[in-house]
Amino acid sequence: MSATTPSLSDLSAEARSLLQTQTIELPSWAFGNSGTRFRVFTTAGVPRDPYEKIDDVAQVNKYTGVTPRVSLHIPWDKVDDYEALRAHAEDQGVTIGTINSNVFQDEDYKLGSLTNPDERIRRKAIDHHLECIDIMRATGSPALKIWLADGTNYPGQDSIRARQDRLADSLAEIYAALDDDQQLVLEYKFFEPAFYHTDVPDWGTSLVHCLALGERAKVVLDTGHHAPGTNIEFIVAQLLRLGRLGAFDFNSRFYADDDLIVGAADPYQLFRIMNEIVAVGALAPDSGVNFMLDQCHNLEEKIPGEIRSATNVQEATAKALLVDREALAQAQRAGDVLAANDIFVDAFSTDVRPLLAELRESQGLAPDPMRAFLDSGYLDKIRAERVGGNAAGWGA
Ligand code: AOS
Ligand code: ZN
Ligand code: ZN
Repeated sequence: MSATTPSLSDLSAEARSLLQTQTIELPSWAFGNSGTRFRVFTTAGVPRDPYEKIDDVAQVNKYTGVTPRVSLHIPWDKVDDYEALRAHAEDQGVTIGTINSNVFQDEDYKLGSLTNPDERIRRKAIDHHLECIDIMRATGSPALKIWLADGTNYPGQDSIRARQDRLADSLAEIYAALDDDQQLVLEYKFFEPAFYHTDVPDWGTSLVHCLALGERAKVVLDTGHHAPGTNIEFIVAQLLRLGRLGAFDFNSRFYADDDLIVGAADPYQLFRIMNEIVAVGALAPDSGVNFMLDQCHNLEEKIPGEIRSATNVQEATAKALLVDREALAQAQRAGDVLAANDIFVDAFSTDVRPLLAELRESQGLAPDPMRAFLDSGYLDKIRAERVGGNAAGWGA
């Protein structure tokens, strides 16, 4: 067991550079008001429009240095001029990342969207995705993310098989509309809002559809979307092996899809996930895996909530980079179960906060981003300036 707290120089040059270039994409909806199914809470100073959400994303990036992209959600982030929104983001050192479609808040989609038995409604849902692709062109977004609330509540309500067929047809039309440099990422979720069956309930179903579509279709793994006890790092390893892990939606999962701060429920799980990433070199910016957050902050302040999330992911990553891969491989070859496990747990148990503080200072950032942000006075400023903000999101 290592007794010392490592410093930046204890990392290999490659590991240092991976930490220096790591990026995490923030969801615009994390900055708006949100709540539970029982109530949407209001927070003073929340953004009044997508421009102000981007201003807040830029704050997280200013202090952490690792969040230079924002995911948008349509129609929550609908604006008249997407090129102007893109320019506004770029002025602040932020780019537009993934465009998220929304086919779950319209009366028409009560019985499904891309799977709906009614051709008119299915057409409407496909057209919404075509509109999202136009928005991708205007904003320079590289990826369209699809999460569907589609499913049924009662056995017999609709044909499971026919819904899969309609889903495949709908996705094929959407995929065909993408440009060559755009990709589609399909998210799965085991239940909710549908309770009997969900049309994309698991990584296998998402993968089957992605394989049918083509190389630019990949799976999104939302860490909150699994049954208790699921070995998520196994899914990560498998999708990486197949080259089909498109993105993460990071968040926690205490009992179900809570959208709370990543690493809050189980930092060891987050470490195990990042270990699978690091082990196969999938952390590099050109690896094709987009590390996104999918979170809402109902009780805590939103910008600090996102800062904490970004640093939690950074900490898990730094620990994964500290795993002594050579010693681990040796112990595994020798069949030394406890030695292998020790090497693994030793990295997890290491305090990497000083190392990350050093990293930030080497990049001209404050060593403690949370403290620096709280001291900046930004929260007081937005509380005074932004009166009446509600920033469309879950509460809209
Ligand atoms: C819903 O449970 C999913 O996690 C989606 O990613 C959803 O689109 C997101 O939570 C906000 O839109
Ligand atoms: Zn998600
Ligand atoms: Zn979710």
